[in-house]
Amino acid sequence: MIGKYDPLKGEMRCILHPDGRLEEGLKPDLSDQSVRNIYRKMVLIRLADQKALNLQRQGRLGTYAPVIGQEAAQVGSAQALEKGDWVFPSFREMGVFYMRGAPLKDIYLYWMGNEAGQKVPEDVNIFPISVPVGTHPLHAVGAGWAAKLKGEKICTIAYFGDGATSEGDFHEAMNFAGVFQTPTIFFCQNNQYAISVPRKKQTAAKTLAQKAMAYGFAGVQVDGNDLFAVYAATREARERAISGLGPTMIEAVTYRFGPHTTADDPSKYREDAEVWEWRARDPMLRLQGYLRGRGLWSEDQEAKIKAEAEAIVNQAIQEAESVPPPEPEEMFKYTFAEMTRILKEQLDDYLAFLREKET
Ligand SMILES: Cc1ncc(C[n+]2csc(CCOP(=O)(O)OP(=O)(O)O)c2C)c(N)n1
Repeated sequence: MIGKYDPLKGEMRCILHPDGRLEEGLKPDLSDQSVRNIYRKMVLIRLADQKALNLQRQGRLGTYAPVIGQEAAQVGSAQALEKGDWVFPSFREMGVFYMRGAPLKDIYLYWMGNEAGQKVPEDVNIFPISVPVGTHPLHAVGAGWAAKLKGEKICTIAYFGDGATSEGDFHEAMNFAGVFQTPTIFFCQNNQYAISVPRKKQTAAKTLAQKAMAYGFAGVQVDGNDLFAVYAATREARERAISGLGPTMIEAVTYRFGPHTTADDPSKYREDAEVWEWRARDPMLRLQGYLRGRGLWSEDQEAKIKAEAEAIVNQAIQEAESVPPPEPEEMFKYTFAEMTRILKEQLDDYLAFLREKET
């Protein structure tokens, strides 16, 4: 399907429409049981996301970048990956971290300001959060190239936003991936804004997916609020990657319902009417509608799923909050395996300051 939808014409892949109708001749490549499990995870992610926001407002968590509205893009793509694949996230991928198996407690711990929260278990192939916008697609390409040279049948995937496509590093990564045919997926969550900059001001290109064409590989635009379309596109991109067909760029067209981060006030740069228009395309409600249509959803089940999620999330928050705060010395030691000279000097200064304070 990837070659079938021309990004230059703005053709967008959709399987499950906002009104719950399936595109004619198409159906999800997922069993009912899988869809139910995925929906359950989406409910948990939305709740965990909302709680992170609440905790920040209560002063119990630092700055946070909400996921709400982008659950299908994150969950659908992560679901299409295999365990050995490597994920290179930006800063908004709480849903992807959870899907990969990162403990929820550690996700909260990180946003509470403790870097230990980024130490994922050994078998969870996800890199640390990249706050610098657009730098990590290069890492994904490098890792993909290494995997290719080693003959490993895995793919690497970089998650980034529409704003990142204006960064030089993004273009270097795309170029390198095209030249060396690395098994890399460039997964762009086009949530329509880079903080206050709307997508229209980001690029004069009709779509972001078409940028792949300039680098000699496939790009496809999918409805990012359609779990099935995101899953199918990522699955296909992965197949292409591991069978030596090189990189793919996926532009998942979605919307950020909430603020850019907890430090942002979106009412300063966008109209409520626009938000409500997108709210009608809520990825969760769409999936819920699908399940209901198949007799796989009820109010009772929903209440049960929510209660289970609530217990899991509350437990994770409690565990994260019971971890003692890190020693300030750790910030000098965290970045490199061996501290650089300048960091050592800064640590010495800090220790001298502590000694002075004690006397
Ligand atoms: C290299 C760099 N420049 C600027 C920033 C400040 N900044 C943080 S997030 C952001 C916007 C990112 O927008 P986008 O890539 O669309 O991702 P989104 O936040 O919408 O998920 C900017 C400019 C940064 N973190 N890194």
